[in-house]
Amino acid sequence: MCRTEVRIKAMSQFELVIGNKNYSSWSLRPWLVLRHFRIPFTECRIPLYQGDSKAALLEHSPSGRAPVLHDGTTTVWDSLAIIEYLVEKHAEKGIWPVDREARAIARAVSAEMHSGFEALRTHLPMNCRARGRIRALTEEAERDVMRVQEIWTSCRREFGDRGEWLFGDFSAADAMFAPVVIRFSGYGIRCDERGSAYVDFVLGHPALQEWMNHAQGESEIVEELEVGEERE
Ligand SMILES: N[C@@H](CCC(=O)N[C@@H](CS)C(=O)NCC(=O)O)C(=O)O
Repeated sequence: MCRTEVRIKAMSQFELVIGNKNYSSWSLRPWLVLRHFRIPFTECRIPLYQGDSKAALLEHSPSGRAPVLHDGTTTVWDSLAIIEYLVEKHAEKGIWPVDREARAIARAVSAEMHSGFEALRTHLPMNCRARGRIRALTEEAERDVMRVQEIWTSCRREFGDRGEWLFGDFSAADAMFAPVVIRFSGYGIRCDERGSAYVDFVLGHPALQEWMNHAQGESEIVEELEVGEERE
């Protein structure tokens, strides 16, 4: 069951099941791909970490987690699998970079994000409403932060000539790192010049702003995910 259903276009083929926009970083990734590439979809929001959340999610996917994509009788769960499914269904959109080498690196950094950065993800939970908070980093989180910046800098330097995104044009890799941008901004994580420019650019993206605005309007508060001190 969806708590909130938003029909982005009347004739949508896809239904994307997402968690709270404020907290669900994995949901944001395929959502951003769909919105950026203007692929019509219906959105089904299930607030997470409440008494009946798990049961509601299990109605959609055996993983019991968000996000989940429904396409007719096909159900795809897991953010990266959903993005790959969209890549196949919409080959004309160029969701991965067109150049083979750029595409390989985009896939590598996206897989690295998807399977790693545990310290960063747990220590700095995505919280779109958190603005101007301070969070001292653990050694492991600091290492993750440095590695993210290394990825951003090298992708921008090697492949970013055509535009402001990691591989010039927007690609799935930018969607995979968008929740990290929100974390860096919310918890005041300092970046080098290239990194800061990338953060500002991503935050200004209309689709990301749309997600952030919806998150502001959500009423659920998950105490365990509210971390960091308010800056004076
Ligand atoms: N590897 C999965 C992770 C999905 C995931 O952990 N989703 C979180 C929300 S961001 C979730 O559903 N949490 C609720 C729960 O575990 O009960 C993906 O990439 O989609």
